[in-house]
Amino acid sequence: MTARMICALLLLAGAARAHADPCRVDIESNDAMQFNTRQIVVPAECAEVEINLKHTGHMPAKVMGHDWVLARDADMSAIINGGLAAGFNRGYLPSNDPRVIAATRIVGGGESVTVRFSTAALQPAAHYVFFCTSPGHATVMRGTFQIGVATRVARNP
Ligand SMILES: [Cu+2]
Repeated sequence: MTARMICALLLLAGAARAHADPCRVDIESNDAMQFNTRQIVVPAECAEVEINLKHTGHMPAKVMGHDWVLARDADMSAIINGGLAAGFNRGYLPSNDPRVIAATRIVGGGESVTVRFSTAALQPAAHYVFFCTSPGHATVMRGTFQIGVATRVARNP
């Protein structure tokens, strides 16, 4: 068995494990200011959701740092503006802002971060978005977050 085959098998095993628990979501970000998905859907049965954000790039957090923030659609702009005022050292997030449902710290290239949150307060009919609060990033780095069934499929090109 070649090293490449072993590598492929390990990747398959990793993918199978990742998909085994639908309440755990892996999302990647990169040096090109992108998330690798624009839509996250978790089953309504998930009492808790775990988001694993990986930065697959190489650039440092101060230059191309990313976080993953969940909020209601209507609260996104205010949170981003609050984050801008807070600055890098506060993770580009307004402190103790109840509009932030879940958030990771900012990660740079090669780093990963995990956040877990309860879905108890989420409502199936409400519109939730995830986004990155690094300055200017959310124009591209954003997507929809949904509890329950997907109504439409959206992917990055
Ligand atoms: Cu970002």
